[in-house]
Formats: sequence, C-alpha cells, structure tokens
Amino acid sequence: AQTLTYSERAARHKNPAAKLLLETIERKNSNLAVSVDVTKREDFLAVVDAVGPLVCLIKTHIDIIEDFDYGLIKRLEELSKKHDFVIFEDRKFADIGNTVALQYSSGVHKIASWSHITNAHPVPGPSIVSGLASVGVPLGRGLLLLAEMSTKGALATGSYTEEAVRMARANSQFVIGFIAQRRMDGVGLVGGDVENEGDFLILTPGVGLEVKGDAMGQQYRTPDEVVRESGCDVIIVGRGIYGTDLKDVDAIRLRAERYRKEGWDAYLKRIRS
Ligand code: UP6
Repeated sequence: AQTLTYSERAARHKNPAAKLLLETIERKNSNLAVSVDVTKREDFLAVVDAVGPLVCLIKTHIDIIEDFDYGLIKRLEELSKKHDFVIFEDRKFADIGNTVALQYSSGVHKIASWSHITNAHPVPGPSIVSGLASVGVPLGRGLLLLAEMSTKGALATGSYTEEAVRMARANSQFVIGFIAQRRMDGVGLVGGDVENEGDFLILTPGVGLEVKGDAMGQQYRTPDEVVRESGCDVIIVGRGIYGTDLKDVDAIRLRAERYRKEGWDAYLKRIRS
C-alpha cells in the first residue's frame, strides 16, 4: 500500500468505512484529520465548520463536551454531509467484550450510531475486537487498533505491537487499520506473504510543525516525516490547528490549509518515489 494511490486502495477495500475514508481523501486531496479537543459545544461546531472543507476526517473526544446533548450529534452529522468528511470517535475502548459492546452501542453517546470509525487498545486480547464487531459490523463501521502511541515512554512497542497487528489480520473485515507511528506491513509476520496481507490504514497522531512536544509527554513529528518517511496514511492534528484562540476561525482555517498541503505534498512525494 506504500506506493499505491488512495483511490486504487479505495477500489480494492471491502470495509465500507475504510472505502469511504479512502474515497474522501482522494476527492478532497486531503489526508488531514483534525482532532477537535474542545469542551464547549459551540466552539466544537465552529471549529468543525471552519476546517470541514479541508479535512478527510474529524476526530472527536465526545466525552469532553460539557454541554453535550444528542442534538450536537445531529449537527455534527449535518456538517459531515455539508463538508464531506468522515467521523472518528477516539474512544480508545479497553475493556472486556461485553462491556465494550455496551459502551459502543449505548449510554449517553451511542457512538456506534454516528461514528464511522472508532478505536480500541488491544490489551484485552481478541475478545475486544469481537465485542465491538458484534455492534459495528452490522452498521458498516470500522475499527482501528492502537498498535503504538505518540507519547514518551509508551508501552505499546515490540511484541505488543506485533500482537496488535496479528489481531488485526485475524479480523480484517472489521479492523481497518492502526493508530501507529509507521506502516505496519509485514510486522509480526512469520514466514507469510506480505503482498496478500490486506490493506491496513495508518492514522497517526503526534503531528505538529511548530513544536516538538508538550509538557505532558506528547511528541510531535512533521507531516513529511509521518507520511513520506514513515509511510502513514492520515495525519491527525489537534492543537497545532485549533490553537489557543477558538474565536479566530480564519487563523484556524489557514493553519488547517497549511497542514493539508504539507500532508498531501508528502503523499505525492511518497507515491512518486
Ligand atoms: N492521540 C495521541 N497519541 C496517541 C493516540 N491518540 O495524541 O498515540 C490523540 C489525543 C489527542 C490527539 O487523544 O486527541 O490525538 C492529539 O492532539 P494534539 O495534536 O493536540 O497533541
């Protein structure tokens, strides 16, 4: 998948959420996802509306919204149609199959009913995938496994990462890829055939152009390092785009366009190399 175009991959992919994301990336010439980590409903909607035309995907942490009600979901879905972006609730499920199935389908947020893509930590083993799949597959959803993390000292390395990739290969109808810092093609494969292992999408957080990290262990790399050098498919940017002044939507839009262009140029360099 490293040198294939997004549209070639879209045509081959069987999972509806993965296909939608790859088609959206190609249609909009954008491999940029914005993580809208703000706590007020109106700020959230204003940022989504400002960056919507420039992104393939909006990533949410819906449980940080203080004035949440289900009307917010209706508005988010309208913006997703208006601006043509995919929705990814970054829930990072991590419990037993029965519990995650309930957390995914029910509660206040009913994530499965509106989020095309969600993610899970592989730490409980394959039962977390089957639990989430029981809810997500009938709805045409896709799951990402956290194979690596962007933070300093992350424990998701080595054999843990390899096991995550094996879990994905065993469930490739529902697991569409990884949150990771590099391509996972062939990782943990013993005597297998890399060409036939399926197409996993790599969505990568920890992307920033101005600073190398924050005071709480986050580490940033540039879009070029992530997409061209490490072969990732989607850059996820939060604070680097929405910044500190949520009222200045023009500046937010300008920063989003800068990251969109950097991410897309890095992809073009990668497929032409
Ligand atoms: N995120 C990471 N690193 C990971 C996994 N997820 O940063 O390994 C998420 C965070 C946040 C976003 O939960 O929503 O990606 C990064 O935000 P930032 O660009 O503002 O640092």
